[in-house]
Amino acid sequence: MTSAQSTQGALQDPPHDPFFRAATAPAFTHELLAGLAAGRYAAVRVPGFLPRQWCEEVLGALKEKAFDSYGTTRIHPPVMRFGVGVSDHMADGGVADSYWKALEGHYAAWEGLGLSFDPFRVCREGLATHWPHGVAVGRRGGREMGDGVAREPNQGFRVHFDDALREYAEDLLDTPLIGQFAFNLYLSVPPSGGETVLWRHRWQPGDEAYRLPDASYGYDEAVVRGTESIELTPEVGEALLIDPRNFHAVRPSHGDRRIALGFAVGISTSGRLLTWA
Ligand SMILES: O=C(O)CCC(=O)C(=O)O
Ligand SMILES: [Fe+2]
Repeated sequence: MTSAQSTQGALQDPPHDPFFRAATAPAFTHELLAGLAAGRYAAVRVPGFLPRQWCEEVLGALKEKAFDSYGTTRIHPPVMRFGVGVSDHMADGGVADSYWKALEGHYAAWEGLGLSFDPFRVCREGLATHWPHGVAVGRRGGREMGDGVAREPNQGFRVHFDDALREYAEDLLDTPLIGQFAFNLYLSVPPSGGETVLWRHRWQPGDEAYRLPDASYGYDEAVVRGTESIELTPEVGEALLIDPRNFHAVRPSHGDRRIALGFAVGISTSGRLLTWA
């Protein structure tokens, strides 16, 4: 066999990690959450997690409101959001006082939607239905963190990873975390684009050479070149839970808005799931 042929063979039949896969299930079972934390899965998808009528209620109310954009020096291309996320209020490896002030406006804004239910509570509790240690919104210095945001990355999210251990100098929450997830519930998806891509790659120091100068949260896609990946096309009502320490991205949307409810999830040392945004 020539080297060209063997290269072609490798392309046709790339090596695959059987643990790098997305599980699709009717619910977030104990086994799936434990498996995602342990590295047995890369993602867990639950289609129809939120009934369509409930999605429509939240989406209809959100569509009446103006979204803000994340700090555009940090997040580029811009991502629109409704609600407050801690990533816009990081200071000196910790959380700026502005976050707690902004949260007051956040709760007023969500109250102002006049919804018949609390969508973040429903998502939190649905996520933890089969988790024996329960769930709560995380606390920092005794104060409750934000419960979630609606995010609209119509132009996509660049290749990035999320890891509170690396983003904050000390524990973000009062109870230390031994595992982390990112939760998304899709309310509106575009007819094309908007895919979530996950790569079987965790940050390593050399990756900093690929960090984009105009977007401190993002990396050049070359950082994951040649790495096994999974592409997921979200559906309305679907909940997606990923291990956000794997590099991931969202592709640009075409034809409609891509709006998801999202929050971060940690497994705390007590076993309880703790959420924050
Ligand atoms: O919108 C998505 O599908 C993923 C967004 C993301 O980067 C995250 O949840 O950490
Ligand atoms: Fe992310």
